Amino acid sequence: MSETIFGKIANGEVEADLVYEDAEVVAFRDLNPQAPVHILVIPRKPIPTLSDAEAGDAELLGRLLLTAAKVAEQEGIAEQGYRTVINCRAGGGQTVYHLHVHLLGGRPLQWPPG
Ligand code: DGP
Repeated sequence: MSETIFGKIANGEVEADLVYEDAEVVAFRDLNPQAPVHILVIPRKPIPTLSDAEAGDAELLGRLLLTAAKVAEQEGIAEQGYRTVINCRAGGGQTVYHLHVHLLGGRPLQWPPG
């Protein structure tokens, strides 16, 4: 499987504005933000899409969401509220094939999204 730009961010080959990292997970600001706060939370493990995650990834998937919640606190948007999104494959709008959770906030968010 070829490495994506997010794999390169996770291993430090490509620079990003990191807001959190640990042994399993990295979070960094989106290059093309859709809200005042727009952060991507990724596993270091290169899982291409949510549909490629397996039963053994259950804890890692939980860590992605808990990290998004922690970063929302860190960014000061937890109290007002925020949105997490996982785009899956072309029909879901996914463009980078390394699983990522979008964390969006800092403005009122419409529902349903486009
Ligand atoms: P998605 O469409 O769900 O695959 O979202 C991919 C997001 O990744 C998109 O909002 C733009 C962002 N992005 C793409 N390339 C880079 C990059 O090199 N650095 C950063 N920080 N974000 C990127």
